[in-house]
Amino acid sequence: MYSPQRRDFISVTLGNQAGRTYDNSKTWRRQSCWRKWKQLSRLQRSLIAFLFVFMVVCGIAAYPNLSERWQVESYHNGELKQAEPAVGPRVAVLLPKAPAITQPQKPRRPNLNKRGPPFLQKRLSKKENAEEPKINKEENEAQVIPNDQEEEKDITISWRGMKIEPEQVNPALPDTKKGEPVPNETIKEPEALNERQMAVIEAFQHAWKGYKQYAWGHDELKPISKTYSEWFGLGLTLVDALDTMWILGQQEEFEEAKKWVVTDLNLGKNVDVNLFETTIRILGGLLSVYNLTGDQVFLDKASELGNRLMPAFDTPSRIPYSDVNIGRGTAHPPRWTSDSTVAEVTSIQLEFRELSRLTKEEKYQASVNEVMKHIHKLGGKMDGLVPMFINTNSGQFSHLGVYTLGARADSYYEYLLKQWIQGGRKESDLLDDYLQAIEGIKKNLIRKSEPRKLTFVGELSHNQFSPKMDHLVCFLPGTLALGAHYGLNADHMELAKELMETCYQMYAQIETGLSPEIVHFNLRPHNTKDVEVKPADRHNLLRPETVESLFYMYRFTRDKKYQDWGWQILQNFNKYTRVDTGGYTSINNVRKSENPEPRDKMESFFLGETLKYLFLLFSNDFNLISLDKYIFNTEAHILPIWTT
Ligand code: DMJ
Repeated sequence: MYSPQRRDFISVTLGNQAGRTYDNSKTWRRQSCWRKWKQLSRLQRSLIAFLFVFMVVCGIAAYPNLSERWQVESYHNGELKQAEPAVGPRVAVLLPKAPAITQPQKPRRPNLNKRGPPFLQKRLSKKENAEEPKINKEENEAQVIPNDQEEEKDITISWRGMKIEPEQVNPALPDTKKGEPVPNETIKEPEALNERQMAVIEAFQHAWKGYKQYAWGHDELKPISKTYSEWFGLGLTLVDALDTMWILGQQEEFEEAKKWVVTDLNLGKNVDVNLFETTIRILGGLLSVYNLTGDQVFLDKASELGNRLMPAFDTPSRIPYSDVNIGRGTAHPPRWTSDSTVAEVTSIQLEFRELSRLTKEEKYQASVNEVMKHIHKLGGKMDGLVPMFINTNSGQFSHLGVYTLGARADSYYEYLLKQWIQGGRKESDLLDDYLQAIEGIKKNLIRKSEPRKLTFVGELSHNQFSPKMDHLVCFLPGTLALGAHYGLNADHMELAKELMETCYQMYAQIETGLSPEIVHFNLRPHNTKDVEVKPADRHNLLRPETVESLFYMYRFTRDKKYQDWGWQILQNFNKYTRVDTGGYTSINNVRKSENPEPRDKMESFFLGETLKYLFLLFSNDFNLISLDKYIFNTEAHILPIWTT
């Protein structure tokens, strides 16, 4: 240990100015220091020089890391250096004034230097460059290698010929420690947002402005009457929009909404909720935002909700009831029937399975897997197509003979494929059912319209074909493309492209440029119009399915026409459904451009799905929510593909 008397130690302090008055003269200080320095031995000088250089190097190395880490952690803790956001309708102060319908106002440009939500993307190694179209000379020779071949099992050939190997995964066993999210995305420099993405952010801010001002904490905004509607009383729009806010970089709004979830989202209230809607919107929304942020509060809420929904499965057949009272813990079918809807009981699986993986509680996954196993074996399908209803007592399909890809059956098909992907492409029953169903669709439901030969999906009722197609069916091009991306038959991608064109035409051929809820395709050669709309079907609810499929198609083909189509749709939403005082409204008549008759309701999926898919469609960052790492539930909530 150095003694304080030692000269070489004192000399380093440069502070001993005995006999001199400090006059702040730089000359004096320079001379004094220099004299001291000269008095030191060579060894002492070398030592001091070394120490000095060492400290400077350490300082330079440590500074950027510390400052970056501070910035990131401070966001994750919700402690950004900004004014504490108010919970409640303070939006008028926070948001820009609504622009006129035809001239969308520029949104507040997010601070691109700030490390924020949309930019939390995992840096992919070159090898795993996500969503590169998988091109190979053997294009069109796609096939699925049977699962039972030991060596090559689960290797599939993509729609463009490339071999795809599944991730290592055991779908029966969730692989995450309790409470641990999938490893958070590593941080990279944000991609600059383009004008179209900015327009989506502006649309979101406008929608959110209305919701905050007139419907805060309620289910849906009624933007014309400036009030709200309640369905379950669970803040449906707010929860549905959480991950969209995160992806769009709306940090302030996100923090404010999170506070509401923490303090005001009451999952114990005495209210009947629909199992399916609550699962896809709220459970899915909470799991998604937990996955994106790693914030435990969201998983805790998801876990509580999952538990409260479980009584739905307490039926004679284990096919869940449609309704649950989440406060009382009781469940029941609708008053007029003991049937449940097939799409509803088969489109809760992604969420319950993920909840099991995260909490390590088997019961959620076991319950929904049992439903799928039961339906896999059930008679009453036609070429893989399912009826629309299933009885909760007998477990049998009811109302046999009607087959549709629209309401009440749609997401059954979507979730077959997505569960297979979620579980690492091991669960062959799901894949078999999906492939069989697509063949059934091609054989029984696909036709071409006149005169433009648009490929569409009709319906079958007791062997009678109807050229009726719900807008809801427009999820199908995206799902087919996703399957093709994961190595399924090449012709799925061709069908996806044709159906995508049709769904676009359902917008383009209509006066407002917005699709009606249902169209009828013309099959008569002499007729001049492909698309007909019945008076009762002329409404538009701001639905997402077409822009959802456009997003998948653009990701997998990189054909910019899909972005252009989405851009037209966004502009038409702005032109015909935007309400000056905040929010967007569903409309009654898409054929009446002079007055589309606002319905006075903004569905929660407009924020949860439509705007999110538009934002992702316009992004040229193919790793932004990579489709090689995530699947979207049927409400556009983001769930990880399981890996080990
Ligand atoms: C959403 O709630 C979901 O996408 C669901 O699968 C179908 N209906 C709406 C959107 O149209």
